[in-house]
Amino acid sequence: MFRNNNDLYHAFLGLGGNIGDPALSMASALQLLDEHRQIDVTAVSRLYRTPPWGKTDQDWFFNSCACVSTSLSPHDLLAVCLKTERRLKRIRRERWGPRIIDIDILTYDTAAVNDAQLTIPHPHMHERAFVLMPLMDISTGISVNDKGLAEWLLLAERSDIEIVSSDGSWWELGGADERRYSQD
Ligand code: A4P
Ligand code: MG
Repeated sequence: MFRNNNDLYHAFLGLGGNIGDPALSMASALQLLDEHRQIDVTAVSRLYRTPPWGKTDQDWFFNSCACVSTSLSPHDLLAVCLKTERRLKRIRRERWGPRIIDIDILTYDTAAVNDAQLTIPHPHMHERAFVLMPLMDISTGISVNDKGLAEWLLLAERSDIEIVSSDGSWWELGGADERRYSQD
């Protein structure tokens, strides 16, 4: 499926962070991804402020989702996402713990991948309102485990989630000032 370098695939990414200036880190991450010659950022959700999920004794997160078109394979796209996290000085400490930036591959067209490095669709995406809400800004057609995003959202805990940008232009250079969304 991924042999022809000219074929374009569509992947949805989930971005988040809760240390420093997460909105600025996510904007920088999206700009770095868009500068890659085999990646185009084609849509970005609004920006959300969300209570921590999983490990709850940490600061609130900022979250967003983006769609990219890419000729990279899923594993090569993951490698670029991990390199982008490193360029933004992310340090890995604990699972689900505080982070400057996290970039997850949520879906990659209709591909299913499950190996030691990569699981697609992302195994927790359908349980997390902080993924489902931004994802629904840019795609309504995705279904996971035979249910649509809206159906999963009805089952997810979504109270308290705040929308903090009016549209998806917050990440663009010269667009809205990302620092307005800073936690400080
Ligand atoms: N990996 C496997 N599948 C994927 C995938 N689909 N996308 C592997 C990206 N990476 C994938 O990731 C560890 C390894 O997972 C990667 O090297 C890759 O090979 P990580 O980012 O270092 O680990 P992590 O993020 O601490 O763990 P995990 O399980 O990925 O956590 P999540 O699922 O990213 O959750 N609450 C709110 N409100 N907002 C958040 O954004 N995020 C988390 C982290 C917890 N609570 C949150 C939020
Ligand atoms: Mg992760």
